Order: sequence, then C-alpha cells, then structure tokens
Amino acid sequence: MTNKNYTSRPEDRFTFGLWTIGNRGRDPFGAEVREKLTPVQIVEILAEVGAYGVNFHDNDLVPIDATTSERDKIVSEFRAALEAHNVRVPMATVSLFSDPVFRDGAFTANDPAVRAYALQKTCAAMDLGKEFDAEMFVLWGGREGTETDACRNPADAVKRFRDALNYLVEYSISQKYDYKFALEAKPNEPRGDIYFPTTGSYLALIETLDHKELVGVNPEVAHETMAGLNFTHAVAQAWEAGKLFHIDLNDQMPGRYDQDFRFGSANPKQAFFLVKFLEDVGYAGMRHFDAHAYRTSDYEDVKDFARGCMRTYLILKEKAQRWNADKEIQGIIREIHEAGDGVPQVAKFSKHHKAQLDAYEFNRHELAQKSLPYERLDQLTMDILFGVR
Ligand code: GCO
Ligand code: MN
Ligand code: MN
Repeated sequence: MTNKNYTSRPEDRFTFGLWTIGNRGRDPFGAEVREKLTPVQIVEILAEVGAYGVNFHDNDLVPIDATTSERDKIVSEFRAALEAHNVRVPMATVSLFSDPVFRDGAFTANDPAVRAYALQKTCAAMDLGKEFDAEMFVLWGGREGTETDACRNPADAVKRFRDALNYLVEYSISQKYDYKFALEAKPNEPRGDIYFPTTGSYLALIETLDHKELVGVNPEVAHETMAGLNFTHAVAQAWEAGKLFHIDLNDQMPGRYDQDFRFGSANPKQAFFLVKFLEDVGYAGMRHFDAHAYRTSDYEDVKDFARGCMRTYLILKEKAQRWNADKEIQGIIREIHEAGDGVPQVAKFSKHHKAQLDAYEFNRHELAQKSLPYERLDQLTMDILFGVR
C-alpha cells in the first residue's frame, strides 16, 4: 500500500478541537510546556495536516472576560482564516468546567444562580457556534458530579440536568438554529464521580426529554475505557438507537488517569473493531479526534500527532475492507451463523409461530458440539492487523 491511501480527504470528515491541537501540556503536576497558539494558528495547522474541520468551546475562541470589541475582532479573524483555508466548524460546545464559578457543577450546581448562569453561558455559546454554521452542539458535563454525595440528592441532579437540556433545546428551536445536541458521558475526572457516567446512562435520559429526536450522544473512546467497558459496544447501542450523533476518538489504557492518547495508539485491536463498525454501518457523522499530543512534543510533533490520528483511522479502514473481503474469514462468518435444516424462524410472537416452535425437536447435544472456530477467526484478524495477511 502506498502512503497516499492513508492521506485524509474532506469526505473522511476528520475534525479536531481548538483545545486538542492547542493543548499546551499542562497536567496536575506541571505547568504548560508549549507556547500558546492563537485560533488562527491552529486553523493553519489543521489545514496543513489535512483536517476537514475544527470545533471549539466558547472560551477556546473568545476568552471568558473578552470585551465586545475584542470578541468581534477574534471572530472576524477566525472567520477569515477558516475561509482562507477551507476549514469548517461542524460542532460547537461550551466550557462549563474551567471557570471557578462551576466548581460545584453547572446545570446541577446547588446554587440556582450558578445554574441560571450556566444556561445563559450555554445559550451564548450556541449563538457563537451558529455564527460559524455549526450543526452539532456537544455537552460534556465535566463538573456535574461529586466528591461527596452529602452535597445533593443525585436524583435532583438528574432532574436539574433534564430541565436544563429541555431549556436549551427549546432555545435552539425558538432561534431556528436547527442544532442537534450530543451528550458526552465520562465516569470521573475532573470530579470524583460524574453524573451520567456512561453512554448508556445518557441514552436512557434522552428518552425522557421533551424533544428527544434532537438529542443524541457523543461517546468517547477514553471515557468508556476508563470505566472498563467495551467502547464499540456502547457505540453500537447508540447507533442502533439512532443516537450516534458525534464521536470522540482518542485512546486510553484502562485503569489510568484520562490520557487522551493519539487514536489507536494504546489498543489498536479495539480501534480496529471500532473503525470496522463505523465503516460497516456507514456512519456519516464527524470523526472528531478529542486527543492531545504527549507533553514531550513540540508543535512539529503535534502535527505528527494529528496526522497520526487520521492515518491510523485510514489504515484501520483499509484493514476492515481487507477483513470483509477475506474469503476464509467470510467463510467462517457464514458457518457460525448458519442454522440446520428446518429450524423454526424465531419471528414475532404469534400463536402459529409458537406452535411451530413447540413442534420442533432440538438436539441440544448436537448444538453444543457445533464448531465455533473463534481462535482461528481472531488470529486471522491479528494476521491482518500485523500486516502478514
Ligand atoms: C474531556 C472531554 C472534553 C470534551 C469537550 C467537548 O475529557 O476533557 O472529553 O474534551 O469532549 O469538552 O465538550
Ligand atoms: Mn475526554
Ligand atoms: Mn471528549
């Protein structure tokens, strides 16, 4: 395979956040190691590495204390850079976690003034996103959680969060913004425990919303992995429910702090099954890399980090095509799904179907002997991943 097959094109829908390329390597034990980049410089880097789009939190673009004239200047310079480099803004989001005002949460905070401020700030972030035609609005409740459950009844947190979502969706409708909302779960970090810790928790909440058709999820590899879960299974459930509105791709070792590694760099096999799933079902949304470069990187290495995320995705996409076209693999897949002759179809229940089911005599011992060569299947998968098949 030549290199050019792994070079990103606009139709790949690869996006990065201002906060990902612009990550300066600060961690709980040490300060920033890279110079601050302006939003315009980040757009230039994204154009250079061949990304389709850039996403931002309100305050990645406009600092929280900016005056109106500062805001206008930043917005117009950013717009000019996007136009000059043909970079889109598919998604916007809001920072409800950095400022000290949100130390007790935003939509779930105990102080009604903080909750109201969070709504005001989020509506303004939606206004800002629409200035760049963003179609998706992501909500990640980083501070919506606790270190001690003495502080509030967790069921009240659920109610407050639902009320806030209903408000924001109504605001979007009233402004004719046409936003779709994508909720992003995370089990912990920065809070000891964050409410709605998994994608499944949000899928359940969405069903209780006033306009559930406008709200879906934004699962992130690292977040489900931190919870020790199988990310692809979470994504598949969201997809099956028609709720996979957006996705945050990165990587993470289980049982560690939030690592945000380059896509596919920690667990390439999991990444393979994820890419294969997204490509097999025809997921048409953005492929957003919510990852950042190692703290040891300079900005040249940050570019290689960004290229690496996209390149790995494209390599795995090619591996998935190879897997789908592999005769031996497909033979095994057919075999393991085959039923014997005359086995009754388990169609929708009816008295007639139940009578057919009862009339059939199953040979449980024979069924238990059927060959399921999953070792072979997995090794063939590994051979493809290792590049020897
Ligand atoms: C994290 C989250 C964030 C969100 C972002 C979008 O672990 O910090 O993944 O990066 O994705 O705030 O709302
Ligand atoms: Mn994250
Ligand atoms: Mn994320």
